[in-house]
Amino acid sequence: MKKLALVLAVLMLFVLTFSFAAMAMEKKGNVIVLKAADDHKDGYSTVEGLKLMSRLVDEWTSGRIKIEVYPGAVLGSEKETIEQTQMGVIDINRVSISPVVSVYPKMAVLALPYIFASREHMWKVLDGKIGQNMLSEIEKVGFLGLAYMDSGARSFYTVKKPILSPADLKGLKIRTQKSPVMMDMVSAMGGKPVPMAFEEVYSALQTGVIDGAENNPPSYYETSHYEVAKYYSLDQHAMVPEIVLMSTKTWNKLSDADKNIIKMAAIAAEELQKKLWLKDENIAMAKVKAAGCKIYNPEKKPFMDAVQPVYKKYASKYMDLIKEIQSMIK
Ligand code: BDP
Repeated sequence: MKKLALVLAVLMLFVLTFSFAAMAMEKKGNVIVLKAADDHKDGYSTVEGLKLMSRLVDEWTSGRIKIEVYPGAVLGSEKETIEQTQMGVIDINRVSISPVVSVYPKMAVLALPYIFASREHMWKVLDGKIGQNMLSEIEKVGFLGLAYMDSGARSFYTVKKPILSPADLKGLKIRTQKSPVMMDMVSAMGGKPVPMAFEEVYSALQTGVIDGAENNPPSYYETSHYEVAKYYSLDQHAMVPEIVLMSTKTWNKLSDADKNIIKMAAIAAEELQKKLWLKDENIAMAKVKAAGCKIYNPEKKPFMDAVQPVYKKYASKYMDLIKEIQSMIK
């Protein structure tokens, strides 16, 4: 009996693995159809980037490769879509780097609080050896990175009172992305991290399940979180880049010429997104101010001091990398 169950389990695993592999890179006749996921809504800069990528690939392959863009987390929340990209169920996936840390711990260095001194510093690192090596190194875990995107700086927003120093976070339940480094950061500052999918945050703020969350201005605005958490404190604790992932299962089935086309289109998407980002940040800030949100610019030093334990934790493994990033400030 036990043997039969074992045989059945192995068979199931085989069928599942085979069908997932078959799912990667769907073909409709001679046309290759790729699925691209994003948890932002249509119109958000990252989605616009993916849509440009889709148009360019269509044009450059004369319609031989189509990229269907699925915004609004319809293919799942970030953590799920990352797993599905590893399995090849999703071919292309634009995500924040924070949740990628769970499957590729080294990426934590790019999500560390206050690791980047400015947007220029961040892009110098991403476009340089460190950032570019990581795009290919993550292939070990089932996907490669095609390009990065901008996500500005993340800051706290809360329902009942503003966060003017880390002391104000004491005892507060703060939603974080499903990411060890983001949870460590909130704990180090004195808050209670509550990892949760992006799509669940609005109602969690509304019902009091959490006291606050943190994100960049365009996300704060797009999700309407500003309606229920009106105190926005620009402590700018983390500039977490975004990444466009491609499943290795799909990638390995493409010809070198097609790989090149997809890579070039992703780079064009990155360029467009970076331009849209600057405009969208200003629009979002103006909109939330007009809606009556209270904006604060707290002194950053106490927040920087509070996150030192996070550096200690990651320094044991990645000290050289952290030092190299820090040395690139100027
Ligand atoms: C936004 C990212 C999005 C993340 C979201 C979050 O663009 O991909 O899912 O934060 O906090 O800034 O979950």
